[in-house]
Amino acid sequence: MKRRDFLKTGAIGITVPSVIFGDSNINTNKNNPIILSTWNHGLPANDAAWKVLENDGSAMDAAEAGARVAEADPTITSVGFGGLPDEQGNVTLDACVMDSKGNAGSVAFLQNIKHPVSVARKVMEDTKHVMLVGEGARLFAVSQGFEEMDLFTVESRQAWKEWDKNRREMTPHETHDTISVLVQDKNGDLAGACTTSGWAYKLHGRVGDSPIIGAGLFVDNEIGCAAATGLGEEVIKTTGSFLVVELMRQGYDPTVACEEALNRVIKAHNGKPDFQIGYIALRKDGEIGSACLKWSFEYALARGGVNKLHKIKGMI
Ligand code: SD4
Repeated sequence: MKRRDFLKTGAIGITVPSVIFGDSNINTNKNNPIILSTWNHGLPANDAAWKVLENDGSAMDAAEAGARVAEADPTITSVGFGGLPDEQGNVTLDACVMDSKGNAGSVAFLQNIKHPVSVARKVMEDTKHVMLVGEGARLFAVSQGFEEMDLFTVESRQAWKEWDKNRREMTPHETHDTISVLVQDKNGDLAGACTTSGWAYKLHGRVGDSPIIGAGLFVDNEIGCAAATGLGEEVIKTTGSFLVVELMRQGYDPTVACEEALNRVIKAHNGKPDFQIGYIALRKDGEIGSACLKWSFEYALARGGVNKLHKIKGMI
């Protein structure tokens, strides 16, 4: 029986699980790697991650490699090099990683370093801490051999200068495309990475959900993993990715878990949120899911040698 069949619609029309799963009730998908990433730049990210898995890399190695592709791409204006700056013209980056053992690393408000996701991994593996921010994160990166560089491209500097003439308020929906990469390797182990330049023209010092463990990303190797894109403030307030994973623990199908997490946001905004949030979820048994609040959302799924973009419609 499919897990979806365990779900039933309750008296008030809310989908609820009729069975609460214990941690051990979710089978592990083995020898069938899966890579699930946000937006269309997830496709090249998945390709890079897939190569790592083919060379016996771990889920964490693959997730990091995938995220690095978007960070290095100067045409992606929402991640890494070429990412749009804050209102003062500083490119400030947020990223985090989480591995199958529950280890986590994160950097926020990091400047002049092209690969925040790799710095986040260094924080996870080589320090006693989970999160480094700002100048401390930059100094740590430099001490670990990361090169400093100007993260502006000609185009992103020009875009900021144009914006600076009128300073119109933007939402992440207008300049979206945080990349989150969720991976299950052939052993069935899970890991994830999330990296962004955040909300374009944000206040100097603003940090979104992407480096916050449990908000932008959460991995529980016994249950599954989830990641977010969209308006970080609202993801943080609902501890979104943690919530999606916990709902999967309770027996919710991955897509229904994403929808239920978004229902909290819809309710908090009287049914009419005017911003975007998208979630992707990968359960331990290999089932995947996704949902978004509004408009549409794309995710890239690589499985069984096929890497394909999927488009979904918003809930409202
Ligand atoms: C943030 N969640 O900084 C990021 C932005 C984003 O698609 O995902 N945009 O709030």
